[in-house]
Amino acid sequence: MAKKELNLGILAHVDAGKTTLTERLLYEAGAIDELGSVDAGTTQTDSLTLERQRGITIKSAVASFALQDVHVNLIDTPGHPDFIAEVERVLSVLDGAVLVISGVEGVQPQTRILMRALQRLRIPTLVFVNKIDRPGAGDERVVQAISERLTTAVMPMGTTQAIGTRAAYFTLSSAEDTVFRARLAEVLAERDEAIMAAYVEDESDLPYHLLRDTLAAQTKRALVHPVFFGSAVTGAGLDSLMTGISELLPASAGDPDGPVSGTVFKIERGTSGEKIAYVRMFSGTIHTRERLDFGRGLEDKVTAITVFERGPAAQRPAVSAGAVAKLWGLSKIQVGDRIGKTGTDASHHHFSPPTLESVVVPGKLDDRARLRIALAQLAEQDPLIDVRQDDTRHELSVSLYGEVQKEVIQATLANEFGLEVTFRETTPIYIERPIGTGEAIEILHAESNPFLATIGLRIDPAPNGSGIDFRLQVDPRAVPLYLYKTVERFSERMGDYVRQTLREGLFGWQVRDCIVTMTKCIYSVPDGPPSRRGPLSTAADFRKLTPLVLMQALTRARTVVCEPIVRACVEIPTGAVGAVMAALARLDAGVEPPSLQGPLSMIETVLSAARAQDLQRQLPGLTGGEGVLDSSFAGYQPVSGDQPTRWGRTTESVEG
Ligand SMILES: Nc1nc2c(ncn2[C@@H]2O[C@H](COP(=O)(O)OP(=O)(O)OP(=O)(O)O)[C@@H](O)[C@H]2O)c(=O)[nH]1
Ligand SMILES: [Mg+2]
Repeated sequence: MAKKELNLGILAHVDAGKTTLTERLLYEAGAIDELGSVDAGTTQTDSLTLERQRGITIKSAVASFALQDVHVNLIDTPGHPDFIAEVERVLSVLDGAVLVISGVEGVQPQTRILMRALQRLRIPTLVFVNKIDRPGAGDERVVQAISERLTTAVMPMGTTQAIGTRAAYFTLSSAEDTVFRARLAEVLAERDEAIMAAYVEDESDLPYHLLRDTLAAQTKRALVHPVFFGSAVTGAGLDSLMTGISELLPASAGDPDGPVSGTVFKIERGTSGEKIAYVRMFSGTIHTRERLDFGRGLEDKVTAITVFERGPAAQRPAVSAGAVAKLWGLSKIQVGDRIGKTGTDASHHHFSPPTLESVVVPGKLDDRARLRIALAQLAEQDPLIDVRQDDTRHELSVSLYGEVQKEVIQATLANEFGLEVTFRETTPIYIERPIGTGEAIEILHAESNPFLATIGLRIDPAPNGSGIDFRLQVDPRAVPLYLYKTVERFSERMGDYVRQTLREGLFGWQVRDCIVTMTKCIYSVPDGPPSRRGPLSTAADFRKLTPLVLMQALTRARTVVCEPIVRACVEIPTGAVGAVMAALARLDAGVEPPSLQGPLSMIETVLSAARAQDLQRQLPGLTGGEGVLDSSFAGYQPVSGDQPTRWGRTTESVEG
């Protein structure tokens, strides 16, 4: 029988201790002989030069260890919000997760964002409250914050002793602990009718093994989240956490003989520039020299396979269901691609998209072509940077989450490609939303219609955050099935043409939050209708006519430009509250009354992403370098005043 595998993500707010915990797990499990540290730049998973220099994780990384009969692939992820895209790509390949929370800082903004995503995807998750050795660490207080701000389905698995000191340790509660048993029964009963019935009957009569089994079952279904405590630095609580990982998370063997299915969640370049794809196999087996279908009509041959085992990745002739492997030879593959016909779809977005952009300027003018190639390579690893070239000024721009990501791109271009670049000012990526309804039609053989098809489209506003929805509202007999085979396929392709068109609205920004409905469709056949005979419509006619009709409809609907806004949480020394409140007022930010917590105060505010950047720049000056700003995307709102256009094009502003 195939070995059981567990692909385990380590997720947390920046600096909570993910990489340190990963290192500690590898060490305790005997996968490494020497314990590296983030501060010395010697960990297994922060292996990039830039990660070691900065002491933060930038890319997700895999390392593995054995836990009894289970082979665990740990995936250490970055916590900085600028690198959330890395987490996004990992989520689709996880069997389980450990959400790390710093015992000192407690639940932080990114913790909430991550937990929401984990819950939405029903990923079984254990919580590890780290840093119990640090002064100021809390236990009850943190559990309280978890149940108030993350989930009520929490189950603390034990108690801490000597918390806040180097000697802090954690003890698992046992069957004899009546308080623990009662709480366990109560938490489980809420989600299990049999337990509930027995609990109501006589709570003390529930056998402990039944409670343990139910806890494992509910955790594996992501219904309840056991909480462990410890320190990744001293190793306290690690044995309990490891027991929890092996008993409470779902390891599986998968079906090595099933149809091939896998998801590519990371791309990197090897030492000689060759492309390496990290794949999580869900079903089937891939062998070297096999040709793989990875969608988009593309195929390629695998030239080498390595899997994660004790020590560096080991070369293998094949990889099967459940495992994570690195594949060589797939030169056209992209992150998010699905291998095999039945792979799971990794293209869903669980987090908000980048809301900023900047033009990348090469130090030397003749470096422009090289810069384009380098950025294209970076985009293979991170498609969300969405490299674009402005056709008139030939400038290259990228989408960004923030300043740290910008610095990392700059350093990567310098270190790996020998390219010195500067960035222009970071500006928001606006979107456009339709204001009203607009309809348009182009009729087959009409004077104004250069293509062989009739297309009628209507665009309607849709709720904020809903994206672009395409609907087909035509007689199925009007669909050119000789071109698209099925009605669904036609609808899918038309949806693609529509989304492609809406990349640039009336002001040059992407149009979102709308429903586009196809209301009319006619194709041309050679032998009719009576008078005007023409050749058969082609797919190109539909592809090229769609933007024409849709832009007319959009012009009638009119659009409003909206800017990204963020919810920001500023933590500052209480002495600086006055100065920061004044700065926020200058930035036009709506502020709730600050909450004073002794020497530190918190101010929550909602402001545009651009102003949050301003605030970030001013903060060190206002707070003597002590202020911390955490911001998370909170949607878009219409800009006040002039409607900004992309590429500085002059477009008349919409009235009324
Ligand atoms: N005292 C103490 N310090 C810790 C513990 N875990 C991590 N640290 C320290 O916290 C800092 C951040 O640790 P990392 O492991 O890099 O945290 P991370 O979550 O991987 O950070 P990012 O990947 O950048 O989000 C480092 O200075 C660690 O030495 C702990 O249990 N106790
Ligand atoms: Mg890290």
